[in-house]
Amino acid sequence: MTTEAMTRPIVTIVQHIREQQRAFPTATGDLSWILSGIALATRIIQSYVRCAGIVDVLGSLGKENVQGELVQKLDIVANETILRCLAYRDIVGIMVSEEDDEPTIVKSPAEPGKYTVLFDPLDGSSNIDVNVSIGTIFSVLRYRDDVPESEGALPHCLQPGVQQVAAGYVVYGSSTVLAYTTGNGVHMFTLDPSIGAYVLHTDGVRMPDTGKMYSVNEAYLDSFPQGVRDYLAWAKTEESGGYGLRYIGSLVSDFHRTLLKGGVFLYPPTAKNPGGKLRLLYEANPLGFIAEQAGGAAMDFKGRVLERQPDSLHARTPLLIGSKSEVDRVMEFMR
Ligand code: P6P
Repeated sequence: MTTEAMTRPIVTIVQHIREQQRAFPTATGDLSWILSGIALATRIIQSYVRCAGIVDVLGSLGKENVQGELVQKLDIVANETILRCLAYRDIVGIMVSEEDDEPTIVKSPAEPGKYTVLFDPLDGSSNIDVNVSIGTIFSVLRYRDDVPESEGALPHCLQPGVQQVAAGYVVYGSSTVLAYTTGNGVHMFTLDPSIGAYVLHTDGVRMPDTGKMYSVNEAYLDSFPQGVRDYLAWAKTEESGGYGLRYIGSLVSDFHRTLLKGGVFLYPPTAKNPGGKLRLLYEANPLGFIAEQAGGAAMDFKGRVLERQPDSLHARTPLLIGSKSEVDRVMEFMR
């Protein structure tokens, strides 16, 4: 007997991106070329993630890679993999990584490229030692056309999130799931290890508009803004209808659950991180783009996070992201 899934066509991410292109003539082949490079890089990263956990949990097995080198720190492997997969896609001119202080310029001024790709190659990698899901987050900006050559790379990187032309994440969980948007909805794929390809499973992901789930590290409660403390106190009352708390401590995992199940994720300003802990350019902006494209919302507890003007590559921001009505409720308490 065949189930519906057995008869559903198999759509790989490359096919899907091409179909997106046909539907939106303005989307040139460029984005599909970048997204397929990211799909390749994350397929390689997931193969390391799947075995690195074993290495970390059992201590060092002295495992060597093909070059005969000891397996390096996983973040570095992920970072190098993305750089190598994207550097030869001739439209990518600049890459910004959480792992590197400065941007990597992959094109000379003579052939400057057209896009900046910003990424956190492996967010939450401290969790790998205890086998908790971790993820890769990416954001794509088009070069600004109003910046003289002499200004260098930074102006093409320090753009507000509303300028993103694509964004997404990969969560290396019980399965490897990739979600991306180019501004026409959120599309989600699962890596089928038997064929080594990402296969479409949800076209047009919608975030539930409500969700009685909040995700926050309440250890910092005393240093949260008063409005956040008031909201968290309200959520524990009968009147709220009873909220649950889920906090994995891995941003991509906490966000992925919020996207699918609804609710709200909060990383407010704290005494330790008064400007917030999460990074604006390659964590908050890409996840904020995904959240809004799925019908949710993303704020920095003051305003829309995608409208913030970044002042530095590794700028941090507070983040309030999730179901629209839940985010609005927190903002009500903030007011
Ligand atoms: P805290 C992981 O280190 C990370 O950058 C995010 O993935 C996660 O959401 C956050 O930090 C957790 O921070 O302060 O709750 O441990």
